[in-house]
Amino acid sequence: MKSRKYKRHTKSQRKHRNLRALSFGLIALFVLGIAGYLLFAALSPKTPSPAPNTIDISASMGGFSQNVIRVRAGEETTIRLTSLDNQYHTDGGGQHQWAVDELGLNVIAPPLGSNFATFTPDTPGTFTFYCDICCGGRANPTMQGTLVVEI
Ligand SMILES: [Cu+2]
Repeated sequence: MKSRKYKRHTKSQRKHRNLRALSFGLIALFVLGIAGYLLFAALSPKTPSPAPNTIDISASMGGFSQNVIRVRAGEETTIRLTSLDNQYHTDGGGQHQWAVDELGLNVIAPPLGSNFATFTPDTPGTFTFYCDICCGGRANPTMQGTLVVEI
């Protein structure tokens, strides 16, 4: 009688242990899945192109990656700005801007991140784009460039 009770106890204990192993396995699988997903997301290119006609520009304390950008009038264009600076920059906190006053464009990229604006320029012309967040702002010659809208 005593041994039977003991036996039943171990059986339930074993069941408990199996359940615990199973839930541990599920949690481990879940965590691995998330880790895998994050790794994949980190290694795959940042944000897929928001539009087919995308121009990529990066900005750092050294300036813009391109000083002249050419677009076509009447053609939908996306400007994607990426900041190469992290949030520990005292000047601007790693943010950079790409603004064109005449066209009402103002893209602000977060530290080590991207942001974009899609627009269709309708009139040809030459405009100044600039960043007014860091390094003396738009007065700094390295923090500006020319947007050429061609026919
Ligand atoms: Cu800047």
